[in-house]
Amino acid sequence: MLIRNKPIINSSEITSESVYLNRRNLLHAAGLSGISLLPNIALSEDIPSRYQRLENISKSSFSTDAKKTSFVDVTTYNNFYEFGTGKGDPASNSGKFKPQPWAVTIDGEAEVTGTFTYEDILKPHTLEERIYRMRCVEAWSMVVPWVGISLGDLLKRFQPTSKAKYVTFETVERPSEMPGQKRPLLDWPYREALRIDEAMHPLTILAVGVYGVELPNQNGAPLRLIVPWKYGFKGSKSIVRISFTEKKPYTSWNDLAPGEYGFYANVNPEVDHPRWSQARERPIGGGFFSNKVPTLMFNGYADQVANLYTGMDLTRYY
Ligand SMILES: Nc1nc2c(c(=O)[nH]1)N[C@H]1C(S)=C(S)[C@@H](COP(=O)(O)O)O[C@H]1N2
Ligand SMILES: [Mo]
Repeated sequence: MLIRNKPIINSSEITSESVYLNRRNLLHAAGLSGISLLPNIALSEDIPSRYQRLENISKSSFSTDAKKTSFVDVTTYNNFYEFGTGKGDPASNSGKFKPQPWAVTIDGEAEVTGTFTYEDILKPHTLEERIYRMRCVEAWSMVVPWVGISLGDLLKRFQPTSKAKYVTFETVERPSEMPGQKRPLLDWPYREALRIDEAMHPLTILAVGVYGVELPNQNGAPLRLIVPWKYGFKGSKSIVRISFTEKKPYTSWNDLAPGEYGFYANVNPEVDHPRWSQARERPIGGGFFSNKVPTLMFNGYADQVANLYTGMDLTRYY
């Protein structure tokens, strides 16, 4: 019981950004890096043909026009502890993972519940490209062209009841395909949750692709959550269950280390992580010596989302 509630995580396993980049540079200098340091020029032609192209994608007015992080960086610099804690582990260790066929169970406070296939989930929706700024709690950032559907439009189909105050997104538990789940790094399965109004916000999407192709396993195939004004850890990957609840649910990082990771996890340059500053961030792809840039309140999405938190003390509800 104790072990399940308080998984053993060694803070040294959470590789800091500078340690990772140093190691990557050293490996590269020694010619040993599995990670390509190609210039930032990922055009669609650079995307390996093994990735399935997605059709009929419309553009979104919510997209940023900031320079995109390359496909190579988006798919080789990842956090997905189910495949290991290193940034390269998800790309290296997810080859056995099978994202098809797939089904998602909807339960809790909703009129329509049950298990739906990936195809059922997507069928009535239009795929959109949403180029979003992404900010990890570890003080690095990316600009990623996700392909997805409006999460609010999907959730409305299940008719949440008036008791549905929170929505939880649970990742699949499959230790035979996910080697990281053989260790108690987190209290598996990975779970993150949003308040219902955050889940319904038009910026929140369920992503199925990136750069016009189906999500690679390391990015959370076949379905993952994207909430661009929150730190990346809110974005559960490889989702198999969506639960509507009245009470605030268990969420993996907040319950593991409440002093370090808040339930809200809104990007906020004024509220530091206890072990590092959140005022600046390192855009991935610029190399180790590239300049950090200032982090923006709500990751630059304040005009759209600040009103969700009116009257809340954001240093308390971090
Ligand atoms: N299931 C699961 N989802 C997860 C994580 C994880 O370890 N397991 N890591 C989170 C963190 S910390 C980040 S920053 C983003 C990274 O998404 P990306 O690798 O597609 O950039 O995924 C989030 N979703
Ligand atoms: Mo993260």
